[in-house]
Amino acid sequence: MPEDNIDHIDFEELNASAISSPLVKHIYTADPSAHVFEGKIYIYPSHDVDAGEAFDDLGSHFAMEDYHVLSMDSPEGEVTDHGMALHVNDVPWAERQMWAPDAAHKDGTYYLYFPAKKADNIFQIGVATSSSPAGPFVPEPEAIEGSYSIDPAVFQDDDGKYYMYFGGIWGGQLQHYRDNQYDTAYAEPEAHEVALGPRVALLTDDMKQFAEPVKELVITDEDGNPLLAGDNSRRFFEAAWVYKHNGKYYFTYSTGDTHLICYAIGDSPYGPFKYTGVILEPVVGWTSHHSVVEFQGTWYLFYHDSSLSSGVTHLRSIKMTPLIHNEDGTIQTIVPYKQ
Ligand code: FUB
Repeated sequence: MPEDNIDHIDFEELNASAISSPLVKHIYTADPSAHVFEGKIYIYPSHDVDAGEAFDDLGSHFAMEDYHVLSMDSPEGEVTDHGMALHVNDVPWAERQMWAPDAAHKDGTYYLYFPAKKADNIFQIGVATSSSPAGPFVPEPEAIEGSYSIDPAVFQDDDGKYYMYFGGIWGGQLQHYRDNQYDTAYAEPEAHEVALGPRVALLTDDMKQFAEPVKELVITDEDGNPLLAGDNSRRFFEAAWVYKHNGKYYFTYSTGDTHLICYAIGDSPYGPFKYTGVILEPVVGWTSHHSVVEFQGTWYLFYHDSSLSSGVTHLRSIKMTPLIHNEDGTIQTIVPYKQ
């Protein structure tokens, strides 16, 4: 339900039909990365603000400056806002646009991963640490070497290895990279060419660097052929999130301009991943971004929409709803508003 038809939306009616409510209303939040830490649900969202930036296709109006960490004792419980966990002014290498973050835990330390633009207008990904899942987080002085683009999502495999998935096209700048080299001469592939893939890298033992050159992932169709760039309702756009279910790796992501959250399944953290279906149909607002987490035996989708702000695309609110895997490993598609 993107913003081109916003004039026709009755937000009162729509909010009444929404299958879930904003988790918090005192601030705008988006891009929720949820984890179970210390027996609670911790959520690492973007903190949306209206900074007065003009709208453009590069997402300059998403001018976020800091992060707040939220937590809940249970899915029905109250949500606690732990306050500001990290501000862009405290990150030496970052200038602006603190976009979708994620977090990880290893050996008593919590790691907050976040993208931001540097003074040269190029996105990189940084890391900050804390002894508490709620922060505050202390940033490393430099961005992660070899990182680029946006939307880091860190997945811990059963063997104790941690992988960072990342990337996003258009405002996320992924179209300007080939073989990990940046050049504005590089652009989105033509419709008949293979789509750009999300990126992955194993993290070093100290969780602060990439332990290997960044690899490009492949999402295939049912016949094993890579999805094409013109396949807008299935190809990767942004918002990577990986989890494991019954021994399979689920690579989940947003299709951007077709506003879907989709999933693709593979047998390795490096893919290839076979496109399997839609997790979440379009929400109010241009962007869609999510995470999937299991808490006490039930799976949940965390997502966002712009219904609380009556459709302002950069003023979003995070929500959660149960997610159901079928016996065959497919996921039941979630329709965010009742018909
Ligand atoms: O929140 C800013 C950007 O919007 C995120 O990085 C994207 O995934 C989209 O949700």
